[in-house]
This record gives sequence, structure tokens and C-alpha cells, in this order.
Amino acid sequence: SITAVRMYKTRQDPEVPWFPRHVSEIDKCSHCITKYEPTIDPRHPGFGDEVYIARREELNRLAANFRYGDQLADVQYTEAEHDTWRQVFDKLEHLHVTLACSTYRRNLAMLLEEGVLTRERIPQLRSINAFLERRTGFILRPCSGLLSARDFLASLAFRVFQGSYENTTQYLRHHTKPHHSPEPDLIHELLGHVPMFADPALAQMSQDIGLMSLGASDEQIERLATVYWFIVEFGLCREEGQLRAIGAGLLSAFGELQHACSDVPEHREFIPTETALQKYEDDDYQPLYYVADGIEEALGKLREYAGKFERPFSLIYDPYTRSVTEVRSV
Ligand code: NLE
Ligand code: FE2
Repeated sequence: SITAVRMYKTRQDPEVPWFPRHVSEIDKCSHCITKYEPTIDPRHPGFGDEVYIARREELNRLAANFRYGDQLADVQYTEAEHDTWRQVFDKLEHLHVTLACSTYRRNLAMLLEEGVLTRERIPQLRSINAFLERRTGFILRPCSGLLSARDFLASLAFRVFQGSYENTTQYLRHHTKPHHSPEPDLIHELLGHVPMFADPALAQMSQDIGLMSLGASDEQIERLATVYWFIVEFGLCREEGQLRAIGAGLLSAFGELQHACSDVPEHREFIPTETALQKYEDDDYQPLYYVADGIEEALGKLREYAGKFERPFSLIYDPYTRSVTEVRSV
């Protein structure tokens, strides 16, 4: 078919980096980079804790073997892990009343009502995915370790979430530092991202960023990763005259959530062309946050930005086959 010819041609084109065309090809998007390894990095709260390190490795090994089409295996969590979960859950529940955006609170309520998320036990990804697929078609995919920005963003194009930049980690943060984890963990994925991915506008915005990243240059990937960071991870919005979190990195970290909404850090209006160039902090609280009027408004701004984003082709996403097709103007 014409599409096949186009694909073949593009693959011969040295200027366009390879990218997945079908959701199954996300199997090839799991290039890991090393960042906060508790084995060698004293900034990791689990540094020096042998039991913690072994557990993290065990869960990462499980995730590393996952392939497209596999059934998700249930993970047996320990009582100590359930306990960390409950501790964080209680703290967040209290803060979310005033500091989480209404979209988050609405979706969280639904997740709790349906029994998909519970305070008592850490839920399994399988039931989370069943819920999300119904709501927005997003699914969480386990992976081990920190992914490259290119691979992470590519999966978003297909409404597949491989964790926060990095991994739908199935391990938990260290119990001594429940208020903030320098690396994404299961609490971040489930209590930060999941309620937000259940929102159609946020889901669309994430997918748009993903689609923009396919075949993009390294510099463009850096910009998209930065926009993603400042909105999907650390974004704020204004509701009833108050600053509230839309970003998953804030919604899952009760220490940083309070900091972000206080008048200690700087707050700037979200303008994609500017935000895309801003340096960010990735092992401690941010000194600067971007504020949007709301999720719909942020999506509108992102689309405007996408229109100016230069690439030698455009892409059409087909939700029926979960694949992308290139369109080049001749
Ligand atoms: N700092 C976040 C948390 O503690 O939940 C996780 C990292 C988000 C990129
Ligand atoms: Fe994240």
C-alpha cells in the first residue's frame, strides 16, 4: 500500500530517527539510562539499605521481562510496603482537599468508589489498567529503570505510559522519606498519574506531546520533555483564586505539594515556547513552577505550539489500529 511505501522511504532517510509505528513496537523503546541508583548514589533515600536495594532489583527484573501482549503478573507486596502506601495515602488525602485540582479530586473519588484504589492495600496494575482503558484508553506498562526521554515520549503517542520519564515502577519509595522521592515509584504512578490520565484533556495533551516527539530531533525531544516536565509532572493551575496541582510529581509528594502552592517558589504563566527552554531541578523541590488557567487551556496552548513545531512530515494516529501514519506534503 501507499502507506507501506512511505514507511520504507522514511526508514532510509538518515535525518529522521527511528520511531515506533505501532503500539507493539514500544517493546523496542526501553533504553535505560542510569540516574538515581541506590547502590551508588547517596542522594537516593535507599542508599546503603541492602534489603531495599534487593527488593527494588527484584521488582525491576519482573518489569524488564514484560512484552507487548503479555498478561500483567500480580506483584505480592510486603506488609511493610503496604504500610508505606497507607502512610503516604493518608497524608496526601488530607492535602489534596485544598491543593489538588478538581479534575484530580473527581477522578480519585471515582477510583475509590469503584474500589480500584484503596487506602488499605497497594492495588495491582491490572485493575488500574482496566479502569484507565475504559476512561481514556491509557494503559500503564511496567518497565525497569529510567528510560531515555525519546523512548518515554514515544510511548505516550500510543497512550501507553511507561512511568514518569522512566518507569511504571512497581517498587515503592524508601519508608524513611515518604514526603518526596527523587525517582518515580509506584506511589507516584498510582496516586500522581493515574487519576490525571483518567481525564480526557490531560490524556490528549500527553498523547499530543508523544506524537510531536516521534521522529523529532534531539533538541526537539529535549524541549518536549521539558514541557512535559513542567505541566504533566509539575504543573499548577488556578482554581477559585488558589494555586492547585495538576502535575503528578506534586500530587504524589506531600512535601513538595505544599511547597509548590506556597509563596516560596517562583510562579510563571505557562507559555510553551518559553517553558520548553527552562532548566529544571530533578532531585529536589523545584524553585519555579508554571501555572495554567486549567487543563483545557494548557492543551490549547500546546496545540498552538505543535503548529509551529518543525518536522518534515505530519502524523496521523489511528486509534482503531493503534498505529501512526506519516503524511508528507509533496
Ligand atoms: N518527587 C515525586 C514523588 O515524590 O512522588 C516523584 C518523581 C517525579 C518525577
Ligand atoms: Fe511521573
